[in-house]
Amino acid sequence: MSVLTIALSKGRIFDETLPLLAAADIVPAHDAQGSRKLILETNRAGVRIVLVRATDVPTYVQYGGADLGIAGKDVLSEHGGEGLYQPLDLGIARCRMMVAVRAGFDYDAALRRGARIKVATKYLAAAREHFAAKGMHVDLIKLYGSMELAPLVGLADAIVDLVSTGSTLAANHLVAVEEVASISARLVVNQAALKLKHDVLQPLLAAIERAAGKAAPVRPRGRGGKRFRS
Ligand code: PRT
Ligand code: MG
Repeated sequence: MSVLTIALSKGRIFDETLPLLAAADIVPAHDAQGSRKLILETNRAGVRIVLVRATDVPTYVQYGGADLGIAGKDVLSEHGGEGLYQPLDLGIARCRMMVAVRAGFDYDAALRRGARIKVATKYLAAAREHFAAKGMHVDLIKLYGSMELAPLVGLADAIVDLVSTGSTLAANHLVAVEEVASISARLVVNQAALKLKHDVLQPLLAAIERAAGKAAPVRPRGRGGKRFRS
């Protein structure tokens, strides 16, 4: 029997994915959050979960280290989507990717002047595309976290980061000025696995889709699957 491997990251995606997996009759055999194990067996002999960094999920799935995985659209758009089939928007781990500036920085005036602003972000691809579409000249500075600090110490004029409640921005005297993208977690499948493990994958994807539909009835649904632009 072939084994099906699902890549997940600990944290918010894991928590919101568990009910979807349970609906597909997949339950981890032990508590993931408290454990240091990287491979979790499940109630199903042929199904296991591997725990990886959120940003590594698409890479595991692309190269077949996992057959499928769940990752935020933020992570997928930086990865590019090569080798991935993306059949489902799960509507979970929702947030917005925003441009934010220090309170008091006049972003609109900078735009009108055509000023060249410095933007710090972990999301280079999304930011590049966003500012190019607006015809803005920006210098992008790559950071790996704590983007909120950059405008406070003069490293950048603006940041592109994820916002959900807004309390992180507020705590650092930053304000969101523009939406870059609306973010939710997507299920991605290795393109070869989709063909070779179709018999096991199909019922699993169908059950997850049904459960996700119940969890998020208002989300927009595309027909069929689509590949990411690379
Ligand atoms: O933590 P680690 O470095 O391992 O990786 P990660 O931060 O990518 O993982 P994790 O678990 O924190 O996030 C996984 C996914 O959750 C992301 O890829 C997003 O798709 C999604 N998600 C949803 C979020 C948020 N909401 C979110 N608010 N990811 C991060 N945040 C951060 C944001 O970057 C900012 O620092 O939370 C802070 C803002 O939150 P508010 O509520 O203060 O606005
Ligand atoms: Mg995090």
